[in-house]
Amino acid sequence: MRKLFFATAAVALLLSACKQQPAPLSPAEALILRLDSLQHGPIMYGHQDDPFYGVSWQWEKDRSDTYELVGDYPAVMGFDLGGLEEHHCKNLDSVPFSWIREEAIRHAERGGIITFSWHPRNPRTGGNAWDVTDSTVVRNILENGEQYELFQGWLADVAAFLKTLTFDDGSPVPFIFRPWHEYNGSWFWWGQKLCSDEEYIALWKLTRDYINNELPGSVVWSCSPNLQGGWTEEALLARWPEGVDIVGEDCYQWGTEEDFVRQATDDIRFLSAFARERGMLFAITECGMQNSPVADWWSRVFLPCTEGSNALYFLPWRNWHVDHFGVAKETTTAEDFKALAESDAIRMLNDIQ
Ligand code: BMA
Repeated sequence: MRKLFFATAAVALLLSACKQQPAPLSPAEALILRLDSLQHGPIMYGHQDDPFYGVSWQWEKDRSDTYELVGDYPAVMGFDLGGLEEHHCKNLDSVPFSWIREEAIRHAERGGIITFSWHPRNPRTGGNAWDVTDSTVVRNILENGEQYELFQGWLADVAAFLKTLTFDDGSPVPFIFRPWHEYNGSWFWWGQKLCSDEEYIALWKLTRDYINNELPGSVVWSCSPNLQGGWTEEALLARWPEGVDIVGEDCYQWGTEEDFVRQATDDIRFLSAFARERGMLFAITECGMQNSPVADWWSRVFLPCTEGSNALYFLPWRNWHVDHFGVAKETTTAEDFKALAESDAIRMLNDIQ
């Protein structure tokens, strides 16, 4: 995919040189090129919902746990679109969409990278993204399904919001979109046991075609399985959608450190090679250890698992009360993380501007 992109870009450049006219790259192509060059340097720090709340504060403007700890913003900021599909003013984590828009644009203007996930409600049962009581949901939102029209409306709502992400001059803000994540688990209605491989791939195609059609040239696509261990090419390819730019890995430690390190090292090695061989990029799209009880978790446990992977970024999840996964001055991992941010081991916003 990426090979084709570079070949096309090279031809476009050649033609433009002949005509003395630069061939403009789309915002998404320009972002992919930027990411492609960034992948060779130290891994970037990303954080979900960084500007909205922290471990000990909520809904205050101009605050950031990251900034307050290390004096810089994350290079990558993640936001979630769950709730847009039902016209809610706030997302599933109570963040107003107007604020998400504001902070996403602000971060892009600072030279940061933005990524959106989506935890949509269950379009068949009316439950949330974790409602796995019906295993016909995906089938029913594909063409000819009972919820097809409803789901088309949901995609229209998401596209309408994403279209409002523009710079002052009206040009679109490019972003990474990462829907249908952790599909190899069965905790979301689009998960492994909830739909067939063909249905999952069709869901991706439906989503990508719709959004790309509405926002041509703005979207960089990321698909991220959950920590698994023992991937084989056959298993991964069975459910792998087309048109992915960034292979992701959602990588939390829930069990023992030993199990985590074994599985994470295995997955990261496997998925990054899978990405490289197919001209895609690779990132740790979610990660962390809840409540960070291990002071040197980032430097001793997590980062060594990413060595040699060319991972673009690692993005700990939100600092919501005790459910935090990222870093803050109040957490056990604060000093460890601060030392990393001050070293060349990871990159913050200033390091990529
Ligand atoms: C999960 C948890 C939930 C949250 C969801 C979307 O991992 O943090 O509380 O609603 O992500 O951000």
